[in-house]
Amino acid sequence: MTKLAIMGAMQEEITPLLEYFTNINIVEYANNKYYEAKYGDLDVVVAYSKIGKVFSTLTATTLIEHFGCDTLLFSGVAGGINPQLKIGDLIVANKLSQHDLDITAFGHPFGYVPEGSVYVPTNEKLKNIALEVAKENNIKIIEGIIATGDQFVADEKRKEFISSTFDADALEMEGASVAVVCDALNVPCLILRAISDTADMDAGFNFDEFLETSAQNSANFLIKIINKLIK
Ligand code: OS5
Repeated sequence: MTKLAIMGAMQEEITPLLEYFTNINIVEYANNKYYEAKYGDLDVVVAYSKIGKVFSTLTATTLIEHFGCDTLLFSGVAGGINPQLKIGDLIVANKLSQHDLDITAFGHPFGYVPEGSVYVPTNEKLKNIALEVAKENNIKIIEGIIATGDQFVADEKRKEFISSTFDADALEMEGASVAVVCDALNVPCLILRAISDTADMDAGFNFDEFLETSAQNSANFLIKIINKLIK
């Protein structure tokens, strides 16, 4: 690893991370801010993409192709589906899918387009490091499937559809697009999220209440992963 990309979708998801870095230099590029910084000897570039699959695709691609990052870690919050996931808990994705991708009219399954696949994997080594870090620090984490779509889910029926169609443990709005970029460009990628709500009728209210603390949980854990990566 020569240069590490660290991404969130919202400012609130990267603010707690920026506290850990030094020598911050802000570069404006493609309508976004990129924070070039140091973590000890390691070069990092931190950015929040703005919400959704399109902006997160742009940012992940820019971090890799423009800034030359060769590993990408995403930190942020998610809506929980798996009932074991309580607000504040961590999930690391083993694979992700796009729950709003629908050409079923042509006989294809939800989330599938020709020459693509329903699920995109993340990097197994990075995921295993996350699981090891959790074990060593006695922190609860679940490894599972994350479903991504351009929709803030605050509805039991939609949540149930996503759960049963993709066997998803959590949902959010950026992970699968970031994973698609990293998979295509051969860049190891980790998607880490802490639960801010459970994608039900209270989701908007819970999200507002827990965004900051859950984003902080995810950021603190991500730093532990980085410490292990550079050891
Ligand atoms: O990035 C979006 C996806 N994130 C994960 C997530 C999620 N995704 C889908 N469904 C759920 N139930 C989820 N729970 C967690 C979180 C984020 C959700 S969209 C939040 C939009 C909040 C907002 N809108 N306007 N502002 C905040 C104020 C504002 C104004 C100016 C500039 C910036 C913010």
